[in-house]
Amino acid sequence: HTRTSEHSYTKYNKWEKIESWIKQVATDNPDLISQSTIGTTFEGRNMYLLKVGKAKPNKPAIFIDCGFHAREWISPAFCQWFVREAVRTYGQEIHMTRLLDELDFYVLPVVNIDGYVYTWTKSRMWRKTRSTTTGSSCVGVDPNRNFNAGWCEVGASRSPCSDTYCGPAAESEKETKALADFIRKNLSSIKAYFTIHSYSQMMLYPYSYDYKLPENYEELNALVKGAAKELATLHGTKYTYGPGATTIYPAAGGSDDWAYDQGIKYSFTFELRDTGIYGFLLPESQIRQTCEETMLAVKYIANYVLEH
Ligand code: ING
Ligand code: ZN
Repeated sequence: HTRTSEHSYTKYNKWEKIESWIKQVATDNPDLISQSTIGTTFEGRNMYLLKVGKAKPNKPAIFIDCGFHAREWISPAFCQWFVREAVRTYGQEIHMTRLLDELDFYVLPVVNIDGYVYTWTKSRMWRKTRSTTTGSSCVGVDPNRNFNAGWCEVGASRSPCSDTYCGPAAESEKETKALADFIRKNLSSIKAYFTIHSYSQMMLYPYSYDYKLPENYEELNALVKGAAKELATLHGTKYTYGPGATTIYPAAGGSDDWAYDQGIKYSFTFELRDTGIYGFLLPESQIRQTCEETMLAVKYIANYVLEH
């Protein structure tokens, strides 16, 4: 048996632990959380989604996903932290209370579950999914090159052996297809999209597949500037920000660009700590500070979205 109170939010948790936590946190907080399954992975695991918010008709929503890339362990840790903070501070802290009264957060704790399991059992630095293709002995597709946004045009590879393999087609992966289907089905309510990666300490917005700028570029830039400033108030952590193509690198097929082109005008990729000292191997001793400061940025943007 696993109880929410015993779940460790300051350790990295293997998938089995995250899975039992998802069920428990939903069972323990029926007034704030409902659990669903949006699909299954290549290896047959359930892709769980948590809807976090006080029930009320016609609420706007914010979608947050974690664990696109298997080795970026701080990312699923953040989604767990976010849900815990939501239930812990609802009714206690005015800003979270208002957010959950007025909005629903859809939290997808791990997108690429098969890859995540593989990093725990076989190869810590694995990035991609674990799907197989006929005609190649190489495994996996980069889920963040697999969306239909300039698909495979830049910063992606057609070779199944590459770490940035875009796949045989957009949404070829069961995981990206399930995510895209859910967002398409809920487009009228979803006002903002966050996808949590690591590392680099960046807040990115569209576009990454092209050097063009989004129509609300100035608004997005001011918004992430404010969020980065807010984040830094806690521990002084410096984040850079800007359009993906010029801030990190040009890369097509990313979920934030795709979500933006679906009409979600507040769409972000967060690259959490650090800037490369530990990289993907961020020590557990930094989970708490990383998640706490990231909460400030997410709440800052959520509050803005609520008011606009
Ligand atoms: N970075 C992202 C990646 O998928 C990115 C950067 C963001 C690319 C948005 C495309 C679109 O390469 C990491 N660390 O995965
Ligand atoms: Zn990533």
